[in-house]
Amino acid sequence: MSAAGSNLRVNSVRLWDALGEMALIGPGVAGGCNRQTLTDADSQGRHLFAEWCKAAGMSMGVDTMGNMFATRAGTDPEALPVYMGSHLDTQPTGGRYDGVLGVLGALEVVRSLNDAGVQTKHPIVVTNWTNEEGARFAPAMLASGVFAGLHSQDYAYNRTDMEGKRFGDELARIGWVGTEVVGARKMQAMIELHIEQGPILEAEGKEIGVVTHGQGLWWLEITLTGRDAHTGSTPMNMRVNAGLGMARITERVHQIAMSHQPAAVGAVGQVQVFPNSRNVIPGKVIFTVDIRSPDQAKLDAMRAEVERAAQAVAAELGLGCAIEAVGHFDPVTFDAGLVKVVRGAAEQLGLRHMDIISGAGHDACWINRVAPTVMIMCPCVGGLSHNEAEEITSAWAAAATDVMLQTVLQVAVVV
Ligand code: HGY
Ligand code: MN
Ligand code: MN
Repeated sequence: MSAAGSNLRVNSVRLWDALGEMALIGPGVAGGCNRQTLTDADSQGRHLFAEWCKAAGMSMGVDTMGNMFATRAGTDPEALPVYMGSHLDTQPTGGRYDGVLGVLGALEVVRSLNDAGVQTKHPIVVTNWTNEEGARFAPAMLASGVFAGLHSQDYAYNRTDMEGKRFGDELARIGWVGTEVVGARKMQAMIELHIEQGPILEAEGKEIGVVTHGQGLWWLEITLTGRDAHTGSTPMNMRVNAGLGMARITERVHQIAMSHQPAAVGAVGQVQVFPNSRNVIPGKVIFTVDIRSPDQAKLDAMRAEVERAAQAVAAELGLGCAIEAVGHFDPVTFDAGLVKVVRGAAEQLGLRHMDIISGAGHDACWINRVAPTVMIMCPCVGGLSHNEAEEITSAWAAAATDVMLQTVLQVAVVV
């Protein structure tokens, strides 16, 4: 084998089969997945992942947030491990690859190293971060956020889903409260492989995204309070319509994002209307605004403009208005040294690549606070994600995993 295993490649069929098998757990209704965090399906997926890791000769550690760490020993047990990983939880109408490619691609790297009998100085750890999506329990990247010290574990344990169930109770219910102290682990590096979840790589004809930055995000939960009333007999000038307020603010969010183009996005994704009855004017609406930009000034300006717009609409309509920030991270700059290694690996493999800013948030965005971190992306068909029709090709998955393999061989040091 030439120096540092440079001609080593992953087994693309085994990787694709693993992705297909995991997708059968918590299936959606249209070919994708609904394996939401801390559900029985999440637990089932965790057990399958743990089984595969054991079969690959790895030892498993779990922390008190349910983060899973499967270790492949290195020749120097004192050397800080090189981590790879992402998340196995999905959106309610999620795809098969968001997060999952990063976890199972990392497992495939280990399986390929095992096949080739390659030893590394640093241990290698494959990670499954709990509740990356934030769909059931806001905010997103909750467990990696606790690991990186952004949230306390108490805060995380007390987050509730739409049915009022607590994160801590649900984690205990599925039997995945580990014993490790969250954040105690120290890392040589963290590498996250992820599908792009946007259209750029495919449109540019690239196979690899070398992720230099991640855009920042605010999730603002807005509660508007009006008055339930009859949709038929209540005169228009006597209505205190929280649903109308939400509609106007939703439009303003879109206008604000458009006014900050390029590199700014905004939408309302989650809405709870009360009492949600066909012939009752909504007396209360709770909805979440998701605004993002790689530019700190734009991100902060959009937040201020959204809050001002919400208050103005509420005043116009005589509504009560409460705004709570339920998710946030500043724009992220990944480790320049690791970015160079990833770019070099793509070049060495002869893969078409480009630097890219991640539009989506990822666990890597938080881990970047506590360890040198980088991301590798592959295209997805039509840029579609957070949709059951999310698609990638086996070739894209294998190529990006090969880049991760070569990156790990360099950072973990082949012996
Ligand atoms: O919201 C995000 O960007 C990620 O998919 N959780
Ligand atoms: Mn993801
Ligand atoms: Mn996602």
